[in-house]
Amino acid sequence: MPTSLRAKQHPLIRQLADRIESTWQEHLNLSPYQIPHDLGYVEGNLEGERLVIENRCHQTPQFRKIHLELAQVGKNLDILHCVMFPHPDYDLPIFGADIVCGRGVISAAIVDLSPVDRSRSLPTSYQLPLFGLPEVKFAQVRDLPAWGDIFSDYCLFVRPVDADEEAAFVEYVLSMLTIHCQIASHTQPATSAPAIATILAGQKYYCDRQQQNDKTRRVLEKSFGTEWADRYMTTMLFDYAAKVVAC
Ligand code: BLA
Repeated sequence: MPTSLRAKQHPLIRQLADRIESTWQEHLNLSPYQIPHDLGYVEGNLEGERLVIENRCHQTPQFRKIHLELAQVGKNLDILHCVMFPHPDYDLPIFGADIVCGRGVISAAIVDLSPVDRSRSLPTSYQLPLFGLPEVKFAQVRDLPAWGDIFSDYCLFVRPVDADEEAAFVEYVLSMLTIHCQIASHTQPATSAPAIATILAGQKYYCDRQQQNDKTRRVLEKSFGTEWADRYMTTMLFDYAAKVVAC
């Protein structure tokens, strides 16, 4: 990814993007992921608002796709979006993070490890390390939208009010991400067809819910139109493996 966009973004976004990538490099065995040819770097400008998007994706033995997206709308809106989709035979939660910064002020900072099993609880291997994370207090905790039933009890959704809270958010994201990479690296794949079907259904539910985020959709529609926005949301941001190839 050219460093140009990152260098122009809010320092919190820049810092988190750099640290997410170094955590991936430290803990995971990354290999290239083929981004659809026209979606790696995109620029749109429909209603006079120039939207620039830079995508970087990898895959690993445990993850079908790990995705870091940086976007900038005009001079006023900076976005970081990150999702790690496990292969459908790995019973792992979905790590996701989003930061939205308008006119230099962070309005939304969210991170979660979202469960994909039917009981909507995280695997037991995650419970203890997550429970052990230091509790951090944020002055402005935000309510989740109606589609947010995918998120776990450990989801943090805040509007950081100062530099200390911004730093605390980054530390929480990186602790969660490190726990996730460590557990994922030692997880064996499921082999039974029903277990894999359950994981797949959970991942599809997650993507269906995220696709209902009208705030993301509207930003994309304004610069690229409804059709393109829909394609982008379903193939780049929240795509899921349609079926598992039998082995
Ligand atoms: C909110 N996401 C938003 C908002 C915008 C975007 C403009 C509103 C900000 C606010 O309410 O303060 C826009 N986010 C984008 C765009 C992209 C993006 C354009 O990622 C990509 C091009 N969203 C995610 C992920 C999560 C997520 C992975 O992509 C969580 C893990 C959550 N974003 C999320 C939530 C909201 C949000 C929960 C608040 C939605 C609401 O309050 O209705």
